[in-house]
Amino acid sequence: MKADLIVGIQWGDEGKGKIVDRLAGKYDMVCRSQGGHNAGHTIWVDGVKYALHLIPSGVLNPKAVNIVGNGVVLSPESIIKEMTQFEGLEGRLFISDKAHLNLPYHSLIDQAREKLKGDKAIGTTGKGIGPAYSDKINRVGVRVGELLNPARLCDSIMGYFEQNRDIFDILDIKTPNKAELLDELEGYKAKLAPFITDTTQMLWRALDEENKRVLLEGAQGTMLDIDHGTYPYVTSSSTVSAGACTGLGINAKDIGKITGIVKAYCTRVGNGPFPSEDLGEDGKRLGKQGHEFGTTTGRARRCGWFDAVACRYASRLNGCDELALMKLDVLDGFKEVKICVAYELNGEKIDYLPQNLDDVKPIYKSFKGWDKSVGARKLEDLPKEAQEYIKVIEEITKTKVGIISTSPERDDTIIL
Ligand code: 2SA
Ligand code: MG
Repeated sequence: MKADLIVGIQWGDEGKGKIVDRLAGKYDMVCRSQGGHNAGHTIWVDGVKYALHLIPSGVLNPKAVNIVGNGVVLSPESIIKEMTQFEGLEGRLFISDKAHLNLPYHSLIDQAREKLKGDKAIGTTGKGIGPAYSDKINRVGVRVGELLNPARLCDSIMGYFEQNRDIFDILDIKTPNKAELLDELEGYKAKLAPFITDTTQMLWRALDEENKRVLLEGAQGTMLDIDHGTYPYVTSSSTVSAGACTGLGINAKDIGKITGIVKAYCTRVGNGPFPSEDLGEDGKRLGKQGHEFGTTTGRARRCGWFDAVACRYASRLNGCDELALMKLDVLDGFKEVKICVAYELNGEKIDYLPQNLDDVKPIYKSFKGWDKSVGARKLEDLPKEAQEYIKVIEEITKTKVGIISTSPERDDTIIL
């Protein structure tokens, strides 16, 4: 079997949660391959609200097995808290022993570094993501499997603090009290040990021998990718489809259908370039109609028009078979809607993403708006202007739109 994959095409918050929730019922296994508790979505099931950060969305399907892969940076504190929302997780949730630990001091480092950066701050979620991944790449990280021997892990963390004392003095971060640290690690072990395993072997078995249907669930979005996003204003993981391979221990041939999730307009939280941002009334209206606030930090998202140049780039990077166009209804009532169809850089028109997006200006094409798409469940039910808008997106991004979402409700979805 091949694993299907869903990936964010913009700067995160494209509405992946709704799609995964819709799809989860069809899959036996849902896997996360990157990111950490900086990710977040809220899913409503039968009037109950679930906040997910680290646990894959398959948890809402009682039959699905959920995997937190080696590419994730795992905050034990955060996942333990999240786990309390569910019963009977044993046998349904597995955490890779190779995933790196994201411990409370990583958050302190993250926040202290952001403060030092002043107006150059990235606008991180403050969840320790960058420092945990830096430790991994720097080969001084600690992994989930080490939780099984808390005394030894405690010693290595104490050693890490000793070696980095000079830097931590500048950041005003204290060395943990050894007895308290050991206590904390023992606590994590007690709660998490039954879930820790070699998830790569599990996944291979599921794909090669058990014919299981597997869904790979991306977090954040392509424009936040450490290599291909708007560096340095990115997150510290590989958010693109290729990241799922390293982050889970599978190969490119293991991946089947790839669906890119994209909003019918654009948003971004945190700092950094956003060519089609609208700082005027339209941007404010998009934020209001789209309820654009972060699930993890509650921050208001910056809003703007659909960026077809960035979407085409992201679609090619990820190898999208189709796009899921989310929140189309948020554009309802606009007299005119716009799509960024090219950029202007130093007086020249370009149709690609330059290395640095700071100086590009959007070139828009305007379209007549429409009154009401909300709740539509068939393409024919969409106003013809909305249908035209979707056709133009397909043409410019060279990718078919396969799913259209017209409200947060599970069933207000058009499948093409
Ligand atoms: P970090 O914390 O190091 O990953 O931050 C680096 C950049 O990545 C952005 N980022 C995100 N952008 C959108 N959504 C994210 N997840 C949460 C959500 C965000 C929230 O699902 O709503 O609640 O605020 C997410 N995670 C990281 C971040 O804004 C920085 O630009
Ligand atoms: Mg989100």
